[in-house]
Amino acid sequence: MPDTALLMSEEVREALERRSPVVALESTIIAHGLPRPRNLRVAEELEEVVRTVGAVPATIAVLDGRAHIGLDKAQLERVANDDSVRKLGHRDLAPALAAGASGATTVSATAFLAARAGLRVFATGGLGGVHREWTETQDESADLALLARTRITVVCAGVKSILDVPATLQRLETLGVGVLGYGTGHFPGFYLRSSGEPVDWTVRTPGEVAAVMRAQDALGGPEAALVVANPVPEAEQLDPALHDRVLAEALEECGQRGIAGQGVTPFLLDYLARKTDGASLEANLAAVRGNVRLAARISAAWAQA
Ligand code: PSU
Ligand code: MN
Repeated sequence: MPDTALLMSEEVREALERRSPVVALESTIIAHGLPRPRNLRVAEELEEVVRTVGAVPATIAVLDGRAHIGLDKAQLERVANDDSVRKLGHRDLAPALAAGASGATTVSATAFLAARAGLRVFATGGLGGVHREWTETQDESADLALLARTRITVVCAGVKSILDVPATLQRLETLGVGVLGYGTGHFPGFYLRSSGEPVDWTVRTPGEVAAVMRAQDALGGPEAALVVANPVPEAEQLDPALHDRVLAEALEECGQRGIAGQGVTPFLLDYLARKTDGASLEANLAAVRGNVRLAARISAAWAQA
């Protein structure tokens, strides 16, 4: 990618040159996954969490047709508050750059840009995946296919529970994307500590994750990602009964309104936050904070390796 397309902040460039830990952060969660004005405060807080652990945050977004790796305060504010900021998956990057457009990057676009910039560790809330109405809509997030061909470690609280979790796990297996449960034998359920589905591999320390990353590189082969599935702390999870009840309503409403494509995930997240009086938002944020902290610790272990 020519330098004119990819703009790295001074801080991120220096950290990479020193081989210091850097953590990539996505921006769709800020622009389209969280309500204003809380979203900007969260974006700043997440960067602070990375710094507290001793790593450098690199929030990724497209501004005026240029892909930024690391945002300053004013740029972060634009992502959070500017209505013209679109939602960009990997396939949207080229048209957005050509049009001089601005957009927040989803997991697929962020993972791609992070890997291109030489970053190896990335934190988000929950991955996209196979939607529950797949047989009718064929809606499967582009996150999965991109992770099948991008060498990056993604720390997440599993996949969003609005999805068909078993089908998404099956797709990750088919696509050859490794999944590690962090301190758990169960795949996390985003707002919930567990989705009820088992995972095949469990790790307990950042060093163990770094060892798996080294083994991936030693083996070579298809450049698949590594998913580190880190559950939300038990005390901060959403009440499972409330979750199931409100999610059923949300899915029903989404279908009735005929919401499709890129609008589905933001609609469902917002519906849950409103109908649980903000409880799902708090669980989402607790999960993201935990993921960002763990990603910073993994990037530190990786930088030492
Ligand atoms: N995690 C969150 N909130 C979010 C997302 C992840 O806690 O809003 C975003 C990510 O950017 C992910 C996107 O890539 O939701 C998935 O959207 P879709 O289902 O349209 O692919
Ligand atoms: Mn989709």
